[in-house]
Amino acid sequence: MQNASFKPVEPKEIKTTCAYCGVGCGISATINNIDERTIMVRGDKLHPSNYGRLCSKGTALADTLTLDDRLLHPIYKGEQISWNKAIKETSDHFSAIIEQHGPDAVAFYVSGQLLTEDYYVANKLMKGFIGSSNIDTNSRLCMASPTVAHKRAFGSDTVPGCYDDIDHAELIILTGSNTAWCHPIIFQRIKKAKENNPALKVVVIDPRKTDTCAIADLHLPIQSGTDAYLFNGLLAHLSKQGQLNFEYIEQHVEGFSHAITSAIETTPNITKVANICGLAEADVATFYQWFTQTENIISAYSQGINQSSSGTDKVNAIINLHLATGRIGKIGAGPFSLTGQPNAMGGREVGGLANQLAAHMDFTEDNINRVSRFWQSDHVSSSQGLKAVDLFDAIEAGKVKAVWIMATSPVDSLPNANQVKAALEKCEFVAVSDCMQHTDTTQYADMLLPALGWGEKDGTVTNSERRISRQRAILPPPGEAKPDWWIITQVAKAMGFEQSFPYQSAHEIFNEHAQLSAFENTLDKNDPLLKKRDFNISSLATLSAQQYDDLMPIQWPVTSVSPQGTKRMFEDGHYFTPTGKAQMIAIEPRLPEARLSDEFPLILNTGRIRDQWHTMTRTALAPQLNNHKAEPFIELHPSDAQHFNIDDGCLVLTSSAYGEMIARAEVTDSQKPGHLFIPMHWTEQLSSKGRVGALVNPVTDPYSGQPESKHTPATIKLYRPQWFGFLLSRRALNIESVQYVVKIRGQKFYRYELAAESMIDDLSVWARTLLCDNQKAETEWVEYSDIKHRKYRGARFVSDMLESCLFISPSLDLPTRGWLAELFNKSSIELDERLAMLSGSPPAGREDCGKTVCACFGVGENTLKSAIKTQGLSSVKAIGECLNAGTNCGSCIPELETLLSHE
Ligand SMILES: Nc1nc2c(c(=O)[nH]1)N[C@H]1C(S)=C(S)[C@@H](COP(=O)(O)OP(=O)(O)OC[C@H]3O[C@@H](n4cnc5c(=O)[nH]c(N)nc54)[C@H](O)[C@@H]3O)O[C@H]1N2
Ligand SMILES: Nc1nc2c(c(=O)[nH]1)N[C@H]1C(S)=C(S)[C@@H](COP(=O)(O)OP(=O)(O)OC[C@H]3O[C@@H](n4cnc5c(=O)[nH]c(N)nc54)[C@H](O)[C@@H]3O)O[C@H]1N2
Ligand code: SF4
Ligand SMILES: [Mo]
Repeated sequence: MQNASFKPVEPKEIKTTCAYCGVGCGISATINNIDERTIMVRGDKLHPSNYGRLCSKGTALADTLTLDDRLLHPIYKGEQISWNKAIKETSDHFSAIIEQHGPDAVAFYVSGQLLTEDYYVANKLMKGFIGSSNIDTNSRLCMASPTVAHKRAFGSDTVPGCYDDIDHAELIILTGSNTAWCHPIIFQRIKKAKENNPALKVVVIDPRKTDTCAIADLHLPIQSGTDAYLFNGLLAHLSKQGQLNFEYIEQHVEGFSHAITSAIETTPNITKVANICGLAEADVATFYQWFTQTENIISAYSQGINQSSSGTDKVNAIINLHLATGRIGKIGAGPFSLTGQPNAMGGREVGGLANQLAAHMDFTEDNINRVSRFWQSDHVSSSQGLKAVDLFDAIEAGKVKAVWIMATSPVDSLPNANQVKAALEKCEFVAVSDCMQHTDTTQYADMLLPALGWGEKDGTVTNSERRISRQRAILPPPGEAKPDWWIITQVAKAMGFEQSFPYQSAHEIFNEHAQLSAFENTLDKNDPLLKKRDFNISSLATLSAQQYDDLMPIQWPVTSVSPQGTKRMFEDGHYFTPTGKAQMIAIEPRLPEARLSDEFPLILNTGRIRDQWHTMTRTALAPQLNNHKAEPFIELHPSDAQHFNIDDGCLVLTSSAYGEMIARAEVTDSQKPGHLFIPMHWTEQLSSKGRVGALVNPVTDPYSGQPESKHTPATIKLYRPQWFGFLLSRRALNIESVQYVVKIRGQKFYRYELAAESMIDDLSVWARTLLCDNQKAETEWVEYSDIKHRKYRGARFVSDMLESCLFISPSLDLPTRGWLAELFNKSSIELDERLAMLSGSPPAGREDCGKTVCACFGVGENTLKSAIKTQGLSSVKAIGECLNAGTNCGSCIPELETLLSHE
């Protein structure tokens, strides 16, 4: 069939939504050249999530649309096949296994990066027609704890507030959220709110001093995993101070006395809290005082809370505070779960988690009956399925024999990721739908199904504030890639469910999804206070194709009561529980499950960096995003560095009970002693030893099943290779027998960072074999080789231009990379530059620009430091005027401020 998602476009401005985080920024895209897939991307000034702003990742979207390594055709066991065959093989494998072993012997593992329409059909196929609930999603690693906590407190998985609340808050608490890097446009909005209202205070609670602390009036460097003590302590404190809102509690809250008793028993005073949380008593007291004194408080939180063996309780400990003080459902106040992926919310709306059924319904008899009637199926699954970590255990145990992975890379992102490899290796049939051909997960696929990616696909996503926005196609589908919903629908049809999957477009699926949200979900006139289901978009259930195409961003619920959408929930104080009252939950704080030992005495924390997205399949394609943090790194405190004999810039071998990896040391006092931090991003595609998921312990929260990715007992030691090196080359290379290799895409070159455990006999021969492609006759070399001292510097030129260069040394004493990278822009390399390459230091007067700080204008750290000094720059504004840095997306402003404060 025709690819339904693409319509040729004229005029050329297309409104869509960013591919990345849950802020859900609106984008206005213009096509430059459709054949070359070049577009221009700007923030959509009218989109209420960003009002025209984009962060460094959103700004660079246009540079990620290359077809390099795209998966463009279905591939079965290494052979390109037709779609017909791919659909038939996939459905045959699933059907045969279901027939022989029952529906629970198969599974889907999907993602918050699917569009709502894709997600809806995947969920419908598994839960409604295959008849199993073995569909889980990477949201299990991300939003599972808030989902359960919301349900416990509100009776529904509802995020109460909205971004506008930021403008009215007087205290914003950011807990376990590196907002500056992970939700940059929310960060900028908070910063702006602070400028408009200097009385607004910001508290950041994070063991690390992150860039988010640039706007903090108070940073609480909390001991990993102890947040529930801090929040329970605050509840006890408020109670003792007589600062609870008994009127609100009386009318709208249940479970109060249990929750208070538990808080007082477990955290009776500030001294105890400060001790357990590793904080100064005075700081805890200040935080408690600010909370007590301020009316409009937002408690925003993300993975530092969710990714925990007690994540659900931590979220409820936060919600308890808002319920007990009535600071919820009001302008400028409420708990706020910041969602991660672009469609983390949409996945929850369709019921894509194994413990949900559909449309915010769980597995009660009533709901199963209702959904069965709506889907007209007598096969609807009647109980929860396997949650992600358990699902991969079941695959390894041979209980689940076929799995279809869509838009996620579990070989990287699940904890104990080496076990995931083992599981996939054993699995009888693995299908993977992805846009890329080579990922750590596609390697284990029997069947590869090519999916459309951002800029090609078409549908809806929902952001952190319940706002549904359209993603629209800008470019035509490349190769034979298809929308995910289409692929799933074809397989469903081939499995014999054609009548129930008749969709020709995303629009038809959206309407059905909206109808299910509204199905038997009207308020009871006799009991108007008794609410039914929070997720209701009945007003969008009959959109015409044109209306769907034109759909403007809108916050659910969207019903006859609120046809323009709903900014804030619970304004009337009525909740979706049977009694209509919210529930406070008695919390007994627990420490992280895995304990430190002599063998593993350090806490390994993992998370994100500013310019990369997850497994880097897209962001690493944009050269400007690769130089802020170019290599896998490990942050550690100077005292730990000293104890383990590690210097800044060394390579460090980190290991846990599950696996090991190598990363570059960043010694910094922004890290707490005893705590390590490693980014989650590097895969085996880009680094030989940088996959941190292999180390993460598979401990999970008992209620939500969310893994504790922020706390793994680990140890470190200096990695001592025989030599270190790096090379820059215009073409990509295949580097063998070097143990540590990191590949970094630059503007006109690839950079490889290297370290190897054995010495090479003849470096010159090795260099020539590695770098020569035999195609180019006009090759010139300059070389310096000091065999005794194991040093090598070599450069290769083709027609006077630099083609590649390689530097090797027994120590870390290697040339800086920036000035060499710049030589790739030159049409001829001068003698002084050739000599400089041989001597290993830049020609006089040309300093290295250093690592990128401003990604938009490519301004490096050294350039900034020197300009600050020599030109006396004293403000971010002055830097902007002089170097442009910080004047576009603003993501680097916290770093500019740090540089200013150090100079
Ligand atoms: N640049 C970028 N942005 C992203 C993403 C990305 O890949 N790159 N991914 C998106 C996704 S899917 C998600 S889920 C979000 C995640 O957004 P965040 O949750 O903000 O990101 P993380 O870096 O995972 O973790 C946040 C912070 O939690 C802290 N933390 C660790 N342990 C504790 C603890 O015990 N208590 C407290 N209070 N804090 C702790 C960490 O030190 C870290 O700074 O980001 C989204 N945005
Ligand atoms: N150690 C550690 N591990 C973590 C975390 C952590 O903080 N620390 N965070 C966890 C969290 S919060 C998250 S959200 C996960 C994220 O982890 P993953 O979901 O594994 O990471 P992504 O790189 O986003 O994977 C998306 C894949 O889908 C492909 N893709 C992109 N768009 C499409 C599409 O439209 N269709 C299809 N079929 N494929 C597409 C991409 O090429 C890529 O291969 O990681 C989790 N794992
Ligand atoms: S904050 Fe950045 S990554 Fe997130 S949606 Fe906006 S532009 Fe995209
Ligand atoms: Mo996430």
